Amino acid sequence: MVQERTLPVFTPPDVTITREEGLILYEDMTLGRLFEDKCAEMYYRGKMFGFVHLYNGQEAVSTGVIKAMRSDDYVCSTYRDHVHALSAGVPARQVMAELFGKETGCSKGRGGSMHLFSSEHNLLGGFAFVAEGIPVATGAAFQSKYRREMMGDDSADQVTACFFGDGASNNGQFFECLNMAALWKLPIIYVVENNKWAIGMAHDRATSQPEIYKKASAFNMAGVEVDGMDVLAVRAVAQEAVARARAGEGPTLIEALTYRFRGHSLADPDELRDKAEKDAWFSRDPIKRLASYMEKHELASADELKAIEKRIQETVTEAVEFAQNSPEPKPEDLYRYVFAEDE
Ligand SMILES: Cc1ncc(C[n+]2csc(CCOP(=O)(O)OP(=O)(O)O)c2C)c(N)n1
Ligand SMILES: [Mg+2]
Repeated sequence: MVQERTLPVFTPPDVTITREEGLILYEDMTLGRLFEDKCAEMYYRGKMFGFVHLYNGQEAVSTGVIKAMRSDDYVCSTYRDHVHALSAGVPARQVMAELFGKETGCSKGRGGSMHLFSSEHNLLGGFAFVAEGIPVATGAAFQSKYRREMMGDDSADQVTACFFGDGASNNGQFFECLNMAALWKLPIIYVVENNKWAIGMAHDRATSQPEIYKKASAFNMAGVEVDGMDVLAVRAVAQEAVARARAGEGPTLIEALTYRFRGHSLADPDELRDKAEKDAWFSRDPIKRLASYMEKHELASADELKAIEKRIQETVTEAVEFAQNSPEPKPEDLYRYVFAEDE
């Protein structure tokens, strides 16, 4: 019999944030949500092809971690990558254009939804294979440390955040990379977004130890569990992990308990998950939660937050117009970007 892991009752962290900090988090999460809703609309209108995996519900994880980092730190994603790219600073219009397969997309229209990339924003990629990003992120963390310690480059103190799912945490790369990262004290944060499901496989049925953060202890690594629907809680644990990594004290495994509000991909009718389960998680909406926190602490009024939402909706509309009006890659450029080009 599989023992269902019950959601721990989290006490909200005792943190105070400024109005500016709160607004950054609110804007980033709102951008993530509205961008994804627009993607669903565009997908069903036939503007995007292939599989498109949305991030609705999980925004507090991307925002809480990435906004605790510096803009020159590295971010490594999965196929559910749009919102990580946005949090990392890739402009919405470049992400949307990529999803439309246009030349102006962040991967020049060659990647699509699952292969967002931006060297300018240190976004190491979206990856279609489950767990494929884990070794790539580990390599990025290794190069920071190598440049700093072996090549004497004091500016090489970048931290890498590596995002992946609960399903990915059962893959071999996870264990191999955690071992190396702990052994070499790499400046990396492994962020498991435990949304309880790997397509239609329930997490508790697929793993011998559902509490993923506990797996860190096998590698002598710091492991922490956090309420992934509370951006302030995620940010607090991320800040600690970033500081640890930056100080040369090694990696952290963060398990964020979260939930996706839509099906696995836009091709999934989402008929498998229990309605009661979905409703329980909808009530924990991370954006509504931050909004009420900000209102309660008089950091922003409901009207101000509405105005922000409106402004972001305009950014998303503009991103679609940009994507629609952008050119397709030229057929004669079929082989371009296969190999790196001289600057
Ligand atoms: C190596 C590999 N095996 C199988 C698949 C098919 N597949 C795509 S997504 C997925 C589930 C992954 O779930 P999880 O890691 O929990 O991420 P989530 O989709 O919940 O964000 C699987 C099995 C794949 N893409 N790559
Ligand atoms: Mg999952």
